[in-house]
Amino acid sequence: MQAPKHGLAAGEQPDSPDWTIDQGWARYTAAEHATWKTLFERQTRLLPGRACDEFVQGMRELPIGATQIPDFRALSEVLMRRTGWQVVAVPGLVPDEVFFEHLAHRRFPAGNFIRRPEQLDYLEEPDVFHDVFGHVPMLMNPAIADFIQAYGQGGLRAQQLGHLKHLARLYWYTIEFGLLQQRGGLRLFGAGIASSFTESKFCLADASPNRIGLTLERVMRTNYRIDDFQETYFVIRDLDALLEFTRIDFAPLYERVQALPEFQPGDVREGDVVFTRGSGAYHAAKRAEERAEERAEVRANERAAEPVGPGRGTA
Ligand code: HBI
Ligand code: FE
Repeated sequence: MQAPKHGLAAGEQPDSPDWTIDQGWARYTAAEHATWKTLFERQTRLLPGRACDEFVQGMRELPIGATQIPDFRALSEVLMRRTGWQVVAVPGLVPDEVFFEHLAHRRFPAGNFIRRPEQLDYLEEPDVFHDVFGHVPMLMNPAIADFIQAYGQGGLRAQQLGHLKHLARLYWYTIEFGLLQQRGGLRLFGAGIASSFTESKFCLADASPNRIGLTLERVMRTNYRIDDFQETYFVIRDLDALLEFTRIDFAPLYERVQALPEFQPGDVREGDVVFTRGSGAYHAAKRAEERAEERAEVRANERAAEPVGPGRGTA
């Protein structure tokens, strides 16, 4: 059975124009808290040595633990004192302009639902584990706090300019899937990888993906995948590098990027600062598998269309 969708993806009509709802913390079932515990424990084991120091530090100082799904009010109290952010509950994906409006006001919209046990490794929608475990620790960091607010402000502007696609790529390759340099190695800080059991390992250790130094123009030109591991991860020097982006006027950059050819997710181009040139093996194998499945389907259709052989007709 297909898992039910939430929020915008479910075609829901919100009660309030800003799409916020009550978290409904008291309504979580024991089974839902148990799903959180499973996810929390296996992910917490993975993160030392993989997540950046700021992530680990943020997690340590927040009321986030294994035993229960965190209460957004308790998270907001700590966050508010540190960086002026709050966590508000939404039913799932919300429209872009609603999302931006919240971020511009230092409110992080977090899905209040938790994935089903059969979706532990992957789901497309942001649930409470992705949003709280993945995003909230980084919101304790002042640079990330300011960058995400600026993204909200810039999102509204990018929409008006018709360049949301370009800005969204920057968010994707940093806040969701970003890596940074730390003590001689690479660490993850993106929420999409911090909250993923499989991709938190893949993004740092696998030989398949590229790892490339991030520049604004390079990421804005690069398509991304939403259905599988990334083919390329972008690396920043440190979190303050993101802060520098908030001081730049993106309008002329959008114009420049618009006029240039796009890059596909796995491309490496001249001028890239390459930390790792990926083998591409993971996605190549995936594509070969898909082609084999297609061929099998074509053969099956051909057989079904063949005329009925001798001996089966009535004489
Ligand atoms: N809604 N709840 C939620 N979470 C997101 O990350 C989100 C969203 N709506 C739109 C959106 N992200 C993105 O498409 C924008 O960042 C462009
Ligand atoms: Fe996210």
